[in-house]
Amino acid sequence: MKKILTGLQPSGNLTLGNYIGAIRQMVRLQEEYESIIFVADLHAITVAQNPSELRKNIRSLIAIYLASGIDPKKNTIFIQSENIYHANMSWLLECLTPYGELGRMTQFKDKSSKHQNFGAGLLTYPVLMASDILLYDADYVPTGIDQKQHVELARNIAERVNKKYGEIFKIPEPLIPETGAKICDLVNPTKKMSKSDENPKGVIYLLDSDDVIRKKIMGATTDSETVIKYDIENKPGISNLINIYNSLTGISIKEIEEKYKDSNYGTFKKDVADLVIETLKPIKEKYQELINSKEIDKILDEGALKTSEIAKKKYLLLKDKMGLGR
Ligand code: ATP
Ligand code: LTN
Repeated sequence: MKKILTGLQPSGNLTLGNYIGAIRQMVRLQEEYESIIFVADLHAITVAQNPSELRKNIRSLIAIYLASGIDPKKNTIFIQSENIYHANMSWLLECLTPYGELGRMTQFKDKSSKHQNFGAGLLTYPVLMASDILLYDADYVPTGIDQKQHVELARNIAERVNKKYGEIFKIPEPLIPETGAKICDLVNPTKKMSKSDENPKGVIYLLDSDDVIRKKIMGATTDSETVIKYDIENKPGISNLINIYNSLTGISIKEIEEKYKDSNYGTFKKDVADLVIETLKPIKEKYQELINSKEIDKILDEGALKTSEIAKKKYLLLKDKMGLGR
């Protein structure tokens, strides 16, 4: 069975964009692949975090994985920092990665221009991500298009190491959803809906109450026309709502336009709100059952143990080949 590995950062409360773009895909893929899923908490500290918020977000992310249908029997689930080999491997790989290659990463350029006084970890971030992937011989890395460049870097690192020290790593491939629409901010619909956004008004968090979800969707920015038509350029707001509707129902964009051809924006928004509320309801209920349960700790203890054993072997192999230690 081919192996997949993926992780999300606990850098805020998860959004509808994360659910549609990432989590739902993980739930689908668990039927077909051996799957490793983790919380990338070491990645989250590349920008400033409040420690108690971070701890809360880590547990919350695990509870959301489970509540959304990630089955602990079909997946190995763990927290990155609870497995020491990720950071250890990252150091070895950092020393084998040209500095210039990291400076060219789009996400580094983007985030380093937005944050002030950032740490060196923001630059070495993709090497830690390469370690996450290469430690487990993952065949595929399900991820959003924004992470494709980082998976390509992991491939380059693996090829370079294999050439220098012999066959150590499997060369991974990115697995990018073909249909997954980019969900945009409701207030500013030309911008991606993001969990670390400072303005929560345009962002639907998975744990928002029904009332809050309804208010946010009813207040979504739309154009001054009245036609429900998909046109990203000229009608980004209504197109974003159509994308949400299409992603959650599977009903094609054409059919949605047809269904609402005689409706006004208010009616359509109300239906989108009902749909989002209905979709998130079972997830929120399951989340409440899980968040303080011992079950989560058991899953994480097992995950840390199992992945540490696998990762240790790979780490020691490269460490040895590089001539470190005795
Ligand atoms: P941050 O604000 O911390 O950058 P984010 O919410 O933008 O976070 P990421 O952690 O970068 O999300 O992404 C996690 C996963 O969720 C990726 O696979 C990404 O493609 C997907 N994703 C994030 N936001 C959206 C979105 N608005 N629409 C579709 N997919 C998304
Ligand atoms: N950088 C990714 C999170 C991430 C990841 C990984 C994804 C860290 N390590 C390994 C896939 C494989 C993000 O920000 N979405």
